[in-house]
Amino acid sequence: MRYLEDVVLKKWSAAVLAGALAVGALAGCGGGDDAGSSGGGGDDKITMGFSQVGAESGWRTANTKSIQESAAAAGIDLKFSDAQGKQENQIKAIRSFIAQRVDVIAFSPVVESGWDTVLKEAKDANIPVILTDRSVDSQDKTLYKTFIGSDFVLEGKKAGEWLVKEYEGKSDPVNIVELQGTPGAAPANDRKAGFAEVIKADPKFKIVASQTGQFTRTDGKEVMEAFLKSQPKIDVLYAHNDDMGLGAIEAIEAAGKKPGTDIKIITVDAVKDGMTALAAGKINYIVECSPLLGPQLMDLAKKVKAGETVEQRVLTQETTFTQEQAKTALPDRKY
Ligand code: GYE
Repeated sequence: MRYLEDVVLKKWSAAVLAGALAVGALAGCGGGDDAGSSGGGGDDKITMGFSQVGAESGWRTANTKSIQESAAAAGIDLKFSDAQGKQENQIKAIRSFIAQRVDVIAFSPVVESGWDTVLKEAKDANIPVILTDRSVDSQDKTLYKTFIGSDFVLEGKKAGEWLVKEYEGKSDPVNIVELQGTPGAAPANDRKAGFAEVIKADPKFKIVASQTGQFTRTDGKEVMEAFLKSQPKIDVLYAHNDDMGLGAIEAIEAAGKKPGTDIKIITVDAVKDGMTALAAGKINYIVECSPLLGPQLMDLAKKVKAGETVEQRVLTQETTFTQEQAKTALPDRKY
């Protein structure tokens, strides 16, 4: 870091340095050494600008840690910027990374739409972009090098398949309430679509209420409270992530009902708190979504920087957990 300051002062124009400071100011939670790190072009060390969604969930916290730790381990200079859930902050951060001429830009788009202009700016500046965790809906696939992350539609399908099996041979109506992720976010859109596709095969499954809980515990709790008041009979809760499910559990218990028994609960992520609730019988099934994308992201960054071709799509390996499987997996769960 220290020797880099020398390089920086020689190499950077005042304008570029101002850009770096802007990102430093934007960064809500500090990750890499923002201002004063090396810019791209020249030395061997790769500089990566990373714009994170925010800190809305246990998943996100684990994802941030994975990215920061693997950047350090790979010797990559990380400029980390927290967008605090706002697309406009991500666009500002990306523009600032372009101004600093980082080697690679990586980001996890808060929503799917509205990225074409800024991605074109990165492309025109010859800075490769790697989409991490969430994708964009841009038609022009040349605007980014690769997308590493989960198949969220498949996750939704896995949740639906468990439900279909659970109620196999029964004909009574099954009333489902759904807590959706952030509106417009790929995991919210896709987890909803995948689940709906599987359960529509049997008309006994009815989604009686579906609303966003913003991927947070607080909103999950609040919205579940409202569902409990407005819905006379709830059999199942499908929450697009563990945190919303955990918030909802509080609401269910406060209403004098037993989560996991009176209301069956399916969530996505499998972070430690979710797995603890699953092992304790308060959640019935969790579809895993791995946040540990850091090591693969750093490998991809090195390849992209070296001019090697990379796959357009890199899929994350994931599983599912029943209550019994959670008990076995819990002691080794790191996040
Ligand atoms: O499931 C949720 C987080 O984009 C896969 O975002 C990620 C999702 C994750 O807030 O907990």
